[in-house]
Amino acid sequence: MLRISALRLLGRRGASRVSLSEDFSLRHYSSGPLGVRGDTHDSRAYFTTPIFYVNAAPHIGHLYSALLADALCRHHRLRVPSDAATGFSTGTDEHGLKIQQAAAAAGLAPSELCDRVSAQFQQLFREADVSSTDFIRTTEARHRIAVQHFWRVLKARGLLYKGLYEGWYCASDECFLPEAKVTRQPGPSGDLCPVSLESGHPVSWTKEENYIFRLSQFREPLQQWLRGDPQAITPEPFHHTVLQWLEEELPDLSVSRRSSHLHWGIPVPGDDSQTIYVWLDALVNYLTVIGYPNAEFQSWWPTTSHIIGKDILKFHAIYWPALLLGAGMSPPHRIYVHSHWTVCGQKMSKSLGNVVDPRTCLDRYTVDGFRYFLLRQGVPSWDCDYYDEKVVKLLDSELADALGGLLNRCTANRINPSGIYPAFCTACFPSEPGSAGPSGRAQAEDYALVSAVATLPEQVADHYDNFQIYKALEAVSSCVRQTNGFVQRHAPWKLNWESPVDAPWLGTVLHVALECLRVFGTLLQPVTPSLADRLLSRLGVSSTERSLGELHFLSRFYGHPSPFEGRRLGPETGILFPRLDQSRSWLVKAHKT
Ligand code: ME8
Repeated sequence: MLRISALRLLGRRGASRVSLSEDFSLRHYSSGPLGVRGDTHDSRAYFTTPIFYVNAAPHIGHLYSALLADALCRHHRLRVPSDAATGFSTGTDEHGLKIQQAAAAAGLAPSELCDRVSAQFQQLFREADVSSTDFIRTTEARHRIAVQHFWRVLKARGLLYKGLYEGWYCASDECFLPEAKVTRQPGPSGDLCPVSLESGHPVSWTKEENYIFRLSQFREPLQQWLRGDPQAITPEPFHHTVLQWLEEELPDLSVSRRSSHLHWGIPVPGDDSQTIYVWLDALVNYLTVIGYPNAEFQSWWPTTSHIIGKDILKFHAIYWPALLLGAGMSPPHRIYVHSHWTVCGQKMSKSLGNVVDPRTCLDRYTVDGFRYFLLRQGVPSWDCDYYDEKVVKLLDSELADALGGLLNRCTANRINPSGIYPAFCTACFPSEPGSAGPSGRAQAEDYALVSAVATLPEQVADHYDNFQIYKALEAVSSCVRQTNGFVQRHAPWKLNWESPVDAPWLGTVLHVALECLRVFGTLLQPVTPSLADRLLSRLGVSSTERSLGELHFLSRFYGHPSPFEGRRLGPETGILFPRLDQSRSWLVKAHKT
């Protein structure tokens, strides 16, 4: 049920209703996913994370959003390697009552708090290898220009009017709430205090004259947009939820506050007595980063995709598209929504003292290890639980044992003493299973492996398109297991390079396994960039051979020359991913307590 705005609105009404057939047309909108093989058609993509409040230090939930966006963006770069084809922004949301109050409570000027916490986010994202091309702070001048311009456009189009807003406001969530979404809970003094039913945060009664946005006019255009593009909000259950919300009437939305009450924000153009509502301010960041209001922004809009948590779905799937339509623009390309991380079964919160510090995790599990864990275990459709043992178990089994073990088995000096990518023998492993002559050694399972790895890039791309990065990683991991099975089955350590019968087959087994590893390394780049780099470097794969367009898996099997056959492997760089369970004293402590 969606009742999000004023309980009572008084003011000038009567602008004509909006329909998509007018200038709010979605004609610029294109929904087709990108082809896997680096096609340039529809090739530009811009990814954004939410901009994070600076009232508290970053936690693993914030990092998770940034990593999802980073992986999508890096995967897009693998498809379309040109730097000009991909953009990616993240940043901090620095205005509003919540920040004003947090600064006052900390005895700091709001700008000091913003500088301090924004720097923490920037440092975390740098350390976690988040490859954003822009970091926006809403206190920057470029953003004020964009927000005020956007405001003037809405005003000029008759979509803002002055009215009296009276109702509940939750400063923690920076949102208006109808009575039905408010409950009473005992406060610190034992008295019953009004709180938000959803978040449990305190709410206060507000009555003031504000500028109001004619949100109510956009219910049908929003429905048309969502019905016309079933993937606009992904995964599907969130799309469905928004359409359900839109079954209810959509009240107009208060979009400013009295400056005497909220001074920490962007003033309404031409009316300094009012400050622009922080959500309108924050949402416009997605335009600021692509150059709005300069015309250049049009080359990125609406090819922009937002990655957000489920807690801010209403703002992104209702307010934001309505504001955009109101300003004569299309809704965003995609809104990718993810659920939340809980900790040992509980919601993560400062008051429960269970907030997981992402920097400790990056230290403990390495940057690649922790990125892999969050993206492999995080399932956007439902909440996921965090605990340390789970991380260790996953990383030890999938990165240290399965992937690291496989690389070691195929490159170790005792098995591959010449240190080269050995030749593939087509007589040992003919492309037609039935056509094998006397030297044929490949078995049915080997053909199954080749076919699984050959289709893996396409499968992975589909999973990325559907915002199921965890499934992409599951598919890679399953192929790694299959490749280990292949090596185990043919036990190359029992074959002899000196034997004219064994040698071609031994070379073929190693060649196939190295080709599989090359595919895994390429596909893992968006998730574990530095581990993938080490893996590919060890295989002798140059930096220009790491895109999806350059993959050409097992070309000799498919009747083409292989650029890798006979190539020298890269230098030995040690263990790919060290096991965690024996090496970490903190884990022993955690087990004992
Ligand atoms: O809402 N698990 O900022 P915010 C996973 N400034 N992700 C989580 C999470 C959890 N437990 N907790 C938070 C705001 N997140 C606004 C956004 S955008 C124009 C303005 C992530 O600091 C998730 O992406 O409260 C969520 O949507 C976001 O942090 C909220 O961050």
